[in-house]
Amino acid sequence: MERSSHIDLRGALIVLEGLDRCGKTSQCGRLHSYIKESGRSVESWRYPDRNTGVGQMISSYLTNQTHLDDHTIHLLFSANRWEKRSLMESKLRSGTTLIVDRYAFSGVAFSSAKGLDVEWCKAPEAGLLAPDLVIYLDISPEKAAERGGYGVERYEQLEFQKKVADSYKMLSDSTWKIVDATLPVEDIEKKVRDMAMECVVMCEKGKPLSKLWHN
Ligand code: FDM
Ligand code: MG
Repeated sequence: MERSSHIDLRGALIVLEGLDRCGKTSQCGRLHSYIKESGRSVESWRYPDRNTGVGQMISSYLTNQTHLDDHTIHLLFSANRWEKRSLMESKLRSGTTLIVDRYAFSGVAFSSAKGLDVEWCKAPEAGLLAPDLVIYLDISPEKAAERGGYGVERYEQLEFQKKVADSYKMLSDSTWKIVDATLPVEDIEKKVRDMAMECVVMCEKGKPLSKLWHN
């Protein structure tokens, strides 16, 4: 199906968030296929984007190859979003919907879980593009840990994930859609799909792009 006549319509910025092992990445993939099959232009993005210079520093930190001060790594995660901000805007304005696996909310949730001040954590994120939709895949840290266990990366530990879960709760607002991540995958897929398509249509109808945490 071709929708080339819709090329001037903007794409939607859809973000999936959640604890490690909540099923985010596989739901992003399923949603990508669905939107693509509807004839729309769609791309899957993820943060951290480990392919850039900044991303390589982040990756080396996450795999415990380097140590960095908590503030420093926070700012690198943020810089990793800023370095892709203008590309993100041009993709959206040219009609491509972006499905993004983690965004600024991960930035704030993970860093504030270490004890950094929430407002300090939010500051460098202000002015990034605001998502049109945030879907939070909700799972308890204990259930997530049962799912085949965590990998070896920094942060993939139950005690820390409990703190991250609390931080996420503090960040969620009325624009977030919460989906029970313990439902069967197909049920989650259907819910995510319906929420996403409603959002995509609103963006096609001219919902303006806005900025995150911007006064
Ligand atoms: N993470 C991710 C952060 O701490 N801050 C951020 O801004 C982002 C985007 O990096 F533990 C953490 C969350 C996770 C780790 O992410 C790597 P993936 O999705 O597991 O690769
Ligand atoms: Mg992970």
